[in-house]
Amino acid sequence: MKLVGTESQRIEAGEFVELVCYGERTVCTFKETIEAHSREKETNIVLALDLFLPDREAQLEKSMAILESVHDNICAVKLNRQIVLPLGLYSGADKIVARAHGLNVPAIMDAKINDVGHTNAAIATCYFDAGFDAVIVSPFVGWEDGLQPVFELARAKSKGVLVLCYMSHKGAAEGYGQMVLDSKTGKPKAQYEVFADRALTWRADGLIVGATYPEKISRIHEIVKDEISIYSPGVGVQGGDIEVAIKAGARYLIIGRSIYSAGDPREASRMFRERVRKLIFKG
Ligand code: 6CN
Repeated sequence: MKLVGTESQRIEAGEFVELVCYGERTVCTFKETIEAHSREKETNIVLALDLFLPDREAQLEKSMAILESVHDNICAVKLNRQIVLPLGLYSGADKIVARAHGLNVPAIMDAKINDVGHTNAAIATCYFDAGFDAVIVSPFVGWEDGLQPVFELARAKSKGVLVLCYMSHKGAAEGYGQMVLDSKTGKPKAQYEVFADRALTWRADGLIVGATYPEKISRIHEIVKDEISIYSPGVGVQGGDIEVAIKAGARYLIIGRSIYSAGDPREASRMFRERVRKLIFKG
């Protein structure tokens, strides 16, 4: 398939819906793939499947059951190390990824990769080999011999890289919010603004910005526009508001406990989806 036009022209033309197919992965970046899933299903919810139970078998079973019950209402699932550590990458987490793909749901590994280049590349290789479609990385390690190998690997395998830009917790201000001297201009700038600039240069598939800081979402959206999608965790239990985050520029919402800890996760995910549908897809 030959692709023409800029990405935004192609989105407007509705071209991506025809691209949704794992068999055609070579023509889709992760940004395009999740965008297509999101538009087709009219949801922007990424389920954070962070269930943590003392019994590992129960953890796997319940995680699978939740994924199956909510899959209609989500455009991706995100796993983090609290599920990969007890279940094992190739003996449990990979089963969840395979099940997600069976349900046509892309899977993101929230590894917050944060080391020197060669170990970053090895870690990313493991997650991609286990089937994950994208990894989350920390920008503090920088590009050269830091994240560059991860981006190169991801490009070679048609996988995605999402970069933390301003986290949702209180301590985020200490790192992401500090003032630094911009190495390009020598002038003071907020660290998260520098990261947003860098993400454009790196051609990241997404930036993660806490829904608890809508003003940061707005500023980052001003910098990256629609070139990079903003993923916002922190709605519900952490205090962020869905409508406010979306109006500020969040494209995707990462939601965990408010769905998987609800009495009826399917119904909780359906209600979230109804709210975002009105804001993003029917507005
Ligand atoms: O909706 P909950 O608060 O239960 O979960 C939020 C999810 C968790 O998986 C957490 O690891 O989003 C993740 N997260 C991320 C970045 C951040 O700044 N804050 C978060 O809560 C990510 N990725």
